[in-house]
Amino acid sequence: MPANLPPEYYEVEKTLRQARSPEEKIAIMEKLLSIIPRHKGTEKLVALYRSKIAKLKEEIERRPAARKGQLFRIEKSGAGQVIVIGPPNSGKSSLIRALTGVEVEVADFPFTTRIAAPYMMPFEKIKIQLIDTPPITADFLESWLVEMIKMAEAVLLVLDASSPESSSWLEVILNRLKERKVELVPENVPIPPDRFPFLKRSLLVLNKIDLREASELQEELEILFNQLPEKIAVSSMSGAGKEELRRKIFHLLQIVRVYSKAPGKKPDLESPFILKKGSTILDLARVIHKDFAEKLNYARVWNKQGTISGLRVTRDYLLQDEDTVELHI
Ligand SMILES: Nc1nc2c(ncn2[C@@H]2O[C@H](COP(=O)(O)OP(=O)(O)O)[C@@H](O)[C@H]2O)c(=O)[nH]1
Ligand SMILES: [Mg+2]
Repeated sequence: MPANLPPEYYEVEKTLRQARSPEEKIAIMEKLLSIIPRHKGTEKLVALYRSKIAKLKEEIERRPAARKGQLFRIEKSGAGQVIVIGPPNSGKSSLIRALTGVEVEVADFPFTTRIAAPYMMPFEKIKIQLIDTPPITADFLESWLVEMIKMAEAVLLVLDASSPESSSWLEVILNRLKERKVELVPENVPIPPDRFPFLKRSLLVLNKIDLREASELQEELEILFNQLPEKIAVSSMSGAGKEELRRKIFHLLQIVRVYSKAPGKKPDLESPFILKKGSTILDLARVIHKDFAEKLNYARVWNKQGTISGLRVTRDYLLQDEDTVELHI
């Protein structure tokens, strides 16, 4: 076992022992690959997981067609992957179209969206991946969709605010997910690494507020459920609430954007580095180049508010969203 693996690695690695389905194992191994720092000492471990994942994928391929599922995973892209789920016709596809500007198949009848499909949502200088999915119903939640929810960084659960059935839909969906050990939690809940596939930071999106009937759902949910994820009312038709939703999706990902700057030069404000909230100067150095991390001497930091300007800091300095950093080796 190579040295220098972060504690998170061992936490996640433990969950591998309980994983049964090849899909679940793949999800955990991909998580491990995202944690393992890349250097000479970890090359073998990385190769080992890659070959295991390849074998599991072959195993899935060899299954009878009916069990294979249409599309089990979607390659992550951008600053984070957010999966959009909900009952039939709540406006999942319309919402994604409103947020991304990309044509998405929308129709008046249920089950228009049969497979999952990725779209990119621009947010300021970054892009966030949104995944459109088929509806979840009382007797219809495919395994591959559960696996995909487990893989995503966050969940948007879209409900039709104008429909009197929406609160029972919510109950159905939360129960179906719970049966598969998945729980939707609010944005600020800390998620231990070993619970990562099962606890999902979520937002409840109450869509179609342009319709006259859409007024009581918010209060109804408050009475019927306790401890729901945060709710936001929007209309994918009129665009109401769209900008607020975009910002909330960004916050849901719990990431920070960090601009890098060479000494004596202007910062690169066009393409920030994306790091998990809680990351330090050293984490940033690792992402930029492994040599940087080893040779790093100190850094200078400027913050967005202008209250910190060129402050000299050490490698364990906690990065804030939209900090600008100059690394010195
Ligand atoms: N009035 C109104 N209708 C909407 C809104 N969003 C979606 N719809 C309609 O609801 C129906 C279902 O939308 P769709 O996006 O296909 O739902 P999905 O099955 O959840 O993907 C379509 O007829 C949409 O035009 C909205 O914000 N307001
Ligand atoms: Mg759809």
